[in-house]
Amino acid sequence: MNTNNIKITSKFLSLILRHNPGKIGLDLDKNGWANVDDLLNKSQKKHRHITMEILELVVETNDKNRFAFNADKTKIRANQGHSLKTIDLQLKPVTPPAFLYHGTVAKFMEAIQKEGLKKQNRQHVHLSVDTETAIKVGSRRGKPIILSIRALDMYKEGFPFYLSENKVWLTDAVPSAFIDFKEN
Ligand code: HQG
Repeated sequence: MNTNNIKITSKFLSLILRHNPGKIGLDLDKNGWANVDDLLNKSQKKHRHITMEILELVVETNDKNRFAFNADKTKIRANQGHSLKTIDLQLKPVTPPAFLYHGTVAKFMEAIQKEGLKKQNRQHVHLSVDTETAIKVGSRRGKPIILSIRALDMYKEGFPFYLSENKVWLTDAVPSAFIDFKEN
């Protein structure tokens, strides 16, 4: 199993477990879990040969811990990043640190200054505790711009924050007033 195969399988799982399980006729339960046997069988039918061994490798070695098994490994789900509106990850609200960061690119800045950060297609706005991660996220789209968010102030004003299993900070929206645009 080479790293390229792991990456391809990881991308396929992101698509199926976050956005489009119907592509292989898979069902996710309301908390986002897929039955592992079902996933393997239905992938096979679509000519995606994934074994339990490969699945375990992907879950264990994934650079961002994107996926998790349940205790007996009969179910698997994505830890965050869903666009499917009906999935409820049952995240508990938690107190954020003073600042969180968001990586974006210049072409979105005008809109972000006007309306703040919006979740777009996903269930949440994604934020990170460190600027390195935000730089990586922004770099997917071009030259990254890093925004500092006054997360604790937001929280104190009643905006809930959540921390996913793989330590991505999530919130519903970030009003422009809580974004520091100065450094950009
Ligand atoms: C931008 C990947 C216009 C926002 C990454 C971003 C991350 C606005 C894009 C995770 C806006 C949404 C999430 C507004 C926000 N007007 N544009 N008002 N508000 N935007 O992909 O944060 O590899 O949904 O800046 O590494 O880029 O998939 O969010 O550029 O962790 O696990 O709209 O996805 O993780 O894009 O990335 P996304 P994101 P995975």
